[in-house]
Amino acid sequence: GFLINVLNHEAFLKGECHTNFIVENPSLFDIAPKSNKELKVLQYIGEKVVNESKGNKKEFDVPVVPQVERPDDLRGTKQILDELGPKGLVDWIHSQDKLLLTDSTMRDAHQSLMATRVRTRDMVKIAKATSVLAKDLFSLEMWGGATFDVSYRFLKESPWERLEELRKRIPNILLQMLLRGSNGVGYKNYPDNVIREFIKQSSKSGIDLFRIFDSLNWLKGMEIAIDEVLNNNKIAEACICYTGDILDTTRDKYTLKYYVDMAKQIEKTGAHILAIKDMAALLKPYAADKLIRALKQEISIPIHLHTHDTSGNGVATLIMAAEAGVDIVDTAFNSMSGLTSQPALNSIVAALENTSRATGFNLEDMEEISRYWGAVRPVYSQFESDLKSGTTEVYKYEIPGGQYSNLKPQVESFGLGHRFKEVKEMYKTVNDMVGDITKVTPSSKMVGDMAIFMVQNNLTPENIHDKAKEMAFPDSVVTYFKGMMGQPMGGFPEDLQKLVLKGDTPISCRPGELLEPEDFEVAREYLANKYNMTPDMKDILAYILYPKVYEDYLLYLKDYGDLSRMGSDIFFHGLAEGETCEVEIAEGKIIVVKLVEIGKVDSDGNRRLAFEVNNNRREITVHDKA
Ligand code: 3PY
Ligand code: ZN
Repeated sequence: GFLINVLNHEAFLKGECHTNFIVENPSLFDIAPKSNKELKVLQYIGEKVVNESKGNKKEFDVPVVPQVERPDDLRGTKQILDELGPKGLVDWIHSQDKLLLTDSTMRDAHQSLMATRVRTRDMVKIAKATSVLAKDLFSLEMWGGATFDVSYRFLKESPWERLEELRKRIPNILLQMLLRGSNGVGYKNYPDNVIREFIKQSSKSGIDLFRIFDSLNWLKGMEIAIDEVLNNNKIAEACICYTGDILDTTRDKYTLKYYVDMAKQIEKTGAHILAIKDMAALLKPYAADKLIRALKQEISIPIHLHTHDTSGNGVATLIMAAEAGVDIVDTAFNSMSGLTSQPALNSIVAALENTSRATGFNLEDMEEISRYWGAVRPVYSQFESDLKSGTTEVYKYEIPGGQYSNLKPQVESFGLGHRFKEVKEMYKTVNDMVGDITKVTPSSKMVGDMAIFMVQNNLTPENIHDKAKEMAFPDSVVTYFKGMMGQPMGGFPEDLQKLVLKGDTPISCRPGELLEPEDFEVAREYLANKYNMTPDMKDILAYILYPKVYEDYLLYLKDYGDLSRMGSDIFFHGLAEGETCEVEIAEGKIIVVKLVEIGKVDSDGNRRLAFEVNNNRREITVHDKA
């Protein structure tokens, strides 16, 4: 304490006192970080500062959380489900005149705008206000899709914790997830027992409504998932993925009849709700009118419409669908809507006021939540695509919203950033080569990977059969042609299949029928022994779905600790010189960290960083990779 005071003394800092002895004997001072946790936090911030932000950090507004009291009798769709079961909920939906709204801000909106990077902390902060101010929402889509993978891989936090923390704070609104049928929340087929166990655990942790799709609209790919959701007494919402344009009579593959037939088959599976999943924003307003009217004639389960706003026509599509009698639509709070995200929630609320489909929301309240997200968004700007306006290009390329914000960085990682336009053109070409398929994870990833592969190797549909004879195709392409993503309508183009598989024989049954059941106990023991932990089913599932990603996450926790309580501006941008922040290093334990100085780089390429932690000077060294 005494020595630290000397060090911090104004005269000492100005070099106005005789300190040779002190200066020459730095070991007199204990300036190493006190605890392991503290050290890890400083190391994390130091790494960001030295090797990423270089001390240049923008100023971010602090998002304002609306202050609300939760009334004791707060009720919503969650209570209807819990008290009356899925069938009771369906009856309730049918009895509503208003257009019901889902908010996708915490899942698809940020998956489609900023590569899925929104952290749990930013969701948890607005959760209570959402539960009160947006109590009339039909559901919150806040889990599944790419969020599971990205949480562990990039955010270094547990998606299960996100689900459970949001559940605790939002007791009244249905929580909804996106499940990729037999691909779960991954990119490949998993054994049936993995899909079943995953659904069981997700239900236990808080999911009420499972939106299930198959990336090739192959009903068999959804069977196990639908069945297991029914077993768990949760809501099974099965999808038709929309592609093409039913108004264009020159295209005869994805016609109105195709969609109506599939809807009828879905109804027969026992699914409670039909979702029209327009992942690439291809459903034009008048097509929506035509499609919804036809479906309302032919099926009796409620219809939930999901679209994106990539073309700028999203709100119009939802309004036309509302007019045609759709039951529920997906939207996102305005500040997180538009472009590759969902159409704007607040705008829909305003558009329908004083009409027969009025939503009943208070627009002022919705604006408060939207303002919060508006202040959160700039922290994530580095993950946004440079799309500035709606584009009708999407009708041509048919790239899903969730893939769009990822494709550019993926193309750049191959050093092909300057050929992005060509890759998009090739995406369309590949779709034609494979016979025009529905493109959504993972089939969309296959098309993207193949397009990049073709551009990279200067392949064309004409020269590929000669030029690529000896080439190994990307994993996803091999998996697809092998039949491991399921069966596309109209089958596989045989020439291309032979070229890709190089003598291997494809399958035509459900991949899950061939995959050995997973032995959960083996995984449990492996994790327990290697990481000295007591894994529960959530850990085991994470490991089974994403072995490498999950193990990397465990190792990361060892190096840096649990940083999930750190503010997102610090997590992504570190600190500016002179800036102070608070970091919660454990439940309720807060340290105050100030970055005092970034030292000059020394002959070994290291920099000394001086911090103050709770007013005590601390120093660490960070290697400057520049
Ligand atoms: C996903 O599978 O993550 C999607 O968002 C598909 O549209
Ligand atoms: Zn979507």
